[in-house]
Amino acid sequence: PSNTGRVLSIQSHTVQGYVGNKSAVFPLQLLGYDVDPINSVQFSNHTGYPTFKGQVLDGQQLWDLIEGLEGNELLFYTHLLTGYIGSESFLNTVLQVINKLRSKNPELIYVCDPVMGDEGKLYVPQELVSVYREKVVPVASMLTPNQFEAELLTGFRILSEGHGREACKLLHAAGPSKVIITSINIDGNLLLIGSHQKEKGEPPRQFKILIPKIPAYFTGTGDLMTALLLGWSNKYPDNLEIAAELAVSSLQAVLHRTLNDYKTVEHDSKSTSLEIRLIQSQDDIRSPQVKLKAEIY
Ligand code: ATP
Ligand code: PLP
Ligand code: PXL
Repeated sequence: PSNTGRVLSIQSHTVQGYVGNKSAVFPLQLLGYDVDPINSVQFSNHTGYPTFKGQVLDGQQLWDLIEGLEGNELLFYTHLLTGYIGSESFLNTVLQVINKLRSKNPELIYVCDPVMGDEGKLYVPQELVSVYREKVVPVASMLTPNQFEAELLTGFRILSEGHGREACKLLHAAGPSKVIITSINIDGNLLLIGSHQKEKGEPPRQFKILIPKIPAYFTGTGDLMTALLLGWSNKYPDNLEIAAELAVSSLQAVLHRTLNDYKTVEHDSKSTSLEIRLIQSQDDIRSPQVKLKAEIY
């Protein structure tokens, strides 16, 4: 781990707006990473709008791109980043990609946001759940589920902070040494729980960050969060709580700017999904001011 890296980021592309790669690539570049995006889909806009159109990459097309890179010996990456994946065949090809990248660089860090759903609702096909649980989690280095996703992956209901910490331990036992449950809803606020198991079998170092909930609905924040966590945790490989504080602080700055900008143009922020003000927030991404502190358990 070091200050720089080469990241292969396999995520959605939208022409307009900021989700998937559109929300992950720019921040990672600002943090000094070379980022090679593979666009798993190209849609006009994110799927939260009334309509969308576009194209979906299939597993074979993903593999073609990997073979193209390999043909020129361009497959050396320090990190693989994946987010929303819409089909079982594509997810299985991603598993092949991990194997291939690790054959070129055994130290490759795989950062996986196991996007499956939120608030009890699944937005990927049901078959993906067992593939994530049985095949993807075991090969992930860092995992960033939300509360619902952590429940799906462990089969363990998370009804309290303590349950969140237990879920992290179950996930460590399955594979990843770094786990961040990005949001647990606890009486109107959001709780982030981080957990770093430095040695297999040892108890992890765990912490929480309490995040005041902003009364608005944003899209692409999960993707931005995972990108920031990759970026900062690579700079602070032994200090996940500092990485999480920095990532959370940038994200909150982005969200507050987004809300303020929309208020001035008379939007109903409670009913429409807001496009995050990513580009306007570049200073907050490069040098976040830590306002929300981690509390170590
Ligand atoms: P996934 O991509 O795995 O589905 P997720 O559902 O946790 O992730 P979000 O719910 O978008 O993704 O949350 C990611 C982060 O964004 C949270 O950790 C929190 O810091 C921030 N966040 C999102 N919405 C809000 C909000 N309304 N108020 C404050 N913070 C928010
Ligand atoms: N809704 C749909 C239909 C999605 O495909 C996604 C993709 O991740 C989301 C919501 C989640 O957005 P977020 O990452 O901001 O939680
Ligand atoms: O993670 C958000 C996301 C990613 N990709 C696509 C989306 C969304 C959210 O709506 O539509 C295509």
